[in-house]
Amino acid sequence: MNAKTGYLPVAVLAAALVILGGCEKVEKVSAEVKSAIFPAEKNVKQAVILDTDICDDIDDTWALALLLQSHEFDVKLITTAVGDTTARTKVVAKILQTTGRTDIPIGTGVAIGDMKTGHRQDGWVKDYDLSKYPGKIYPDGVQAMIDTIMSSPEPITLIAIGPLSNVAAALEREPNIAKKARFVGMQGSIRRGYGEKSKPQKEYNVVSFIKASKTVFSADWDMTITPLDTCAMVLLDGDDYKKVLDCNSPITNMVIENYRVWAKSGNMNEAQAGARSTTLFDTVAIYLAMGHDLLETENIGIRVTDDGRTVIDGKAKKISCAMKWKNLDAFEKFLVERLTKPLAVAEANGV
Ligand SMILES: [Ca+2]
Repeated sequence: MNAKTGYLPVAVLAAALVILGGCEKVEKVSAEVKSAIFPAEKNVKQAVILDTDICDDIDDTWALALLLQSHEFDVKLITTAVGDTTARTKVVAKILQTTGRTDIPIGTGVAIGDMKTGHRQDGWVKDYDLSKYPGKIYPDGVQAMIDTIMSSPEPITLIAIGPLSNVAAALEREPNIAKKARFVGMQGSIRRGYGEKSKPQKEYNVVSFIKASKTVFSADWDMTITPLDTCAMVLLDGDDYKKVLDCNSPITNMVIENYRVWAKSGNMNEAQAGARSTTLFDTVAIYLAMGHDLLETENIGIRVTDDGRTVIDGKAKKISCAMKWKNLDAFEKFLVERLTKPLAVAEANGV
């Protein structure tokens, strides 16, 4: 690692791998849990695009870390969504540079919504010069999303973990992407909402841009979502959280540093970042892109209403919805194991 910049130059990635490794004290998930997660593990990587509103809630940063640490994926593109998307691209760029993954292109999405407030991870990139980023950045992220999907020889999995302004814009510009991609997302609230035992609520990603949500939810593609019914239950605390906190790897340090900056800028009690995570909604969408054995899914007709709710409607397009956990504890153990394992740069760079 470069002592001045904190980044991993490509030339030393192999050496860095040996030095950095993972966290020796971390218990690996049991073989039983692992087989439940990956009953049909394949050697072929799945081509994916991540569309993220990173820098809003902190869970996108955890989800991106899980994505980067998952050997099941060949990440073709990361696009930034909502608000000042260039500012969000800056955070993604520093994350990729810090973790040795500048091979992944970034696309800056549609700047839409609240442009004035900045974002809560600005502090993490205040000294970072985006113009010196060594990887590829597409200024038109929507077009990059379309081109990546349409030129791919294999179907692409589009994972969306934010409001759907970019995805809807891509569908409107090139409707044929629905034939070449499947959609996996963290959206909606079907039988429960944000709190335990709560009723369905207007979920942020859907209600933020209702027209865009309607476009995406009615497009002619295979669609899988984790609504609040399942994703709102994920949180790391106790020993699970401590393993991430104490790991001291480029991935975990990146996550915790961003968490601390985000907490401070939101006037949260910074001490929380020493004890537990926030709700990690978006990590479930990353898992759903690779499997669903830890969850109960239902094929349900879902309609987005004019006021931004996601209601069951037998006449609406059927969507695979993750409605209940079979084993939430196993998922949280899996998340910790992935985050604390050695950096995934070796596979990514063919070392
Ligand atoms: Ca998000």
